[in-house]
Amino acid sequence: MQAPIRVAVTGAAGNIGYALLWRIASGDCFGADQPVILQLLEIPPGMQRLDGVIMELRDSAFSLVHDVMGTDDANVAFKDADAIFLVGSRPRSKDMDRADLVAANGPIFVGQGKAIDAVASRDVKVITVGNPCNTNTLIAAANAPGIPSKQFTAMTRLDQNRAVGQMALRAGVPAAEVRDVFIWGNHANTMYPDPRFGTVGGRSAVEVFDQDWLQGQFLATVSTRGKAIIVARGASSAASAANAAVDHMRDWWQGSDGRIVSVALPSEGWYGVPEGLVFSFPCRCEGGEIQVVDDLPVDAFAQAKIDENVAALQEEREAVSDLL
Ligand code: NAX
Repeated sequence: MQAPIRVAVTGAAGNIGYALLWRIASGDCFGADQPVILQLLEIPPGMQRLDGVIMELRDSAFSLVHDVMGTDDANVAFKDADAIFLVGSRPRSKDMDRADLVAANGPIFVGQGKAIDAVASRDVKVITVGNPCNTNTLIAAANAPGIPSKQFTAMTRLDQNRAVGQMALRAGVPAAEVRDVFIWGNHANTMYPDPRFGTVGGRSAVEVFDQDWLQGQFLATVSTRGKAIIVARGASSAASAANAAVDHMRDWWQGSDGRIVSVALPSEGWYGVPEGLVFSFPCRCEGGEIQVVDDLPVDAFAQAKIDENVAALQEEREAVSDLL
């Protein structure tokens, strides 16, 4: 057994938290021989629910969980954290548009970025799930100047998994047969699931599927899946979101085994995306590092999608410029 690592989760009493904590505790994320200390953050109205979650975690008697604590103070939750899941934020209500959501949640990530800067491990790996996750990551990273910005990432893995799921369903193969499909851009309905380098059972995805489906129904299904889940379930994606967060952090921590995976991270100018924008790119993970695959050819369709996402994210960045 290794020494325990400290894992912080915000919004820990929420829907995603409820699914995520059990996956982390069972070793799915950091490995079956990696003990964890769980440091859970909620806001005061969520503290009673968090007490219940902690009771249930204790009742699960996980051998890998060496300790679990709950707090409403980010400086306590992030203390010496090696990995942080920023899940907590205000969900979008019916009357809110994206700009309202950016305005409502941006300030949370100012405070949490500052707390990470003040108390987390200098090697901390941060994933933002709370929406708008790309721009929230931008805000958190800007408020943590003592931590390299490449250690701040946003989750587009759920979008990738949705794309993989749709391809597997259409081809009639297990999801494990589909690989190297990834997401460009923003976790919003502008995002682009790029099939061009994907394979299905070893065959190129663009040969397996026709172009009309890939650029039509496939794209529409993946990019509007969040809404479809809400309509069907009466609640937003929770278990699949938690699963994607585990996939994202597991690959970052343990490696993606040569697979291309989607990670949104601050651009260093790759593919012409303006520096600093938190943008989903094709990546590989190895040795605890994320490497952007920066040499894939881009066709006219993909370029138009990249441009659309750059424009949307620049607009969001503009809207929160006072928080950066
Ligand atoms: P819930 O409303 O069930 O839970 C959120 C929890 O966060 C609540 O318990 C709340 O008290 C807490 N919270 C709010 N502000 C906080 C703060 N400042 N510090 C700590 N905790 C705080 O939402 P849930 O379904 O768990 O979703 C959480 C977030 O994930 C939402 O922003 C949602 O939009 C986002 N999602 C992101 C996805 C992605 O692919 N990136 C997909 C799923 C999900 O929609």
